Amino acid sequence: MRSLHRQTDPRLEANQERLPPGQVLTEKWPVLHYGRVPQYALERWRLRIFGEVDRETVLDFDQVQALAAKEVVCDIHCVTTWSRFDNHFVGVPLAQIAELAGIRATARFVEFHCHGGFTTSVPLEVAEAEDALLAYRHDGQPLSPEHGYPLRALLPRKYFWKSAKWVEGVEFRSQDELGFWERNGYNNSADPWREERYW
Ligand SMILES: Nc1nc2c(c(=O)[nH]1)N[C@H]1C(S)=C(S)[C@@H](COP(=O)(O)O)O[C@H]1N2
Ligand SMILES: [Mo]
Repeated sequence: MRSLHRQTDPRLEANQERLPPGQVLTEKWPVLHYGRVPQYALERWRLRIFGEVDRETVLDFDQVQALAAKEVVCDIHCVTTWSRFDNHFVGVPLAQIAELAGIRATARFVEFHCHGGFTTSVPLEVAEAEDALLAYRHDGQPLSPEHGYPLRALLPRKYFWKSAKWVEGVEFRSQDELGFWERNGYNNSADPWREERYW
């Protein structure tokens, strides 16, 4: 199938394998979500870290930005078949968030809670991978409102719907909970390299 999608971008000519099966490369960054874009007053925005932790923690945006930041350069893959290469994200590693709140040994999943009730989840090892962030910058700019301002998840090993926008809560859980898209037919594993799009 990959040959159907063969494109002329030099980054692909050098390495066709860089594009997961069934994906097409895009230059622009499309906007996709359910519901309205929230208009946050930043001084009232909070991040709550809770669940299987010893210290439930609430951070304001200044406190999030004061944590040691990391840059991740990655490709992102949307289930609707677009991929975008070489995204520069800056944010806080989720592993650091887990440590900050005193994650318990019983935690095995991370559920993201977003403005308006959107949720999604991943196994802990995906959230604690070296490329997983709570991100607040993209390609040298603060996140735009459409892309998740002030804070979004970045989980580049999974289809992009797992990268929750407008995150307000990070819950560590002993058991998984299906999220918004996952309850509506999306594959909970969501590995783009195995084309785990829908169930
Ligand atoms: N809060 C929230 N986050 C969300 C969504 C949503 O509906 N609400 N949609 C997901 C989906 S389906 C995709 S493809 C990506 C799109 O991110 P982008 O608009 O920044 O490209 O956001 C994900 N994060
Ligand atoms: Mo999506």
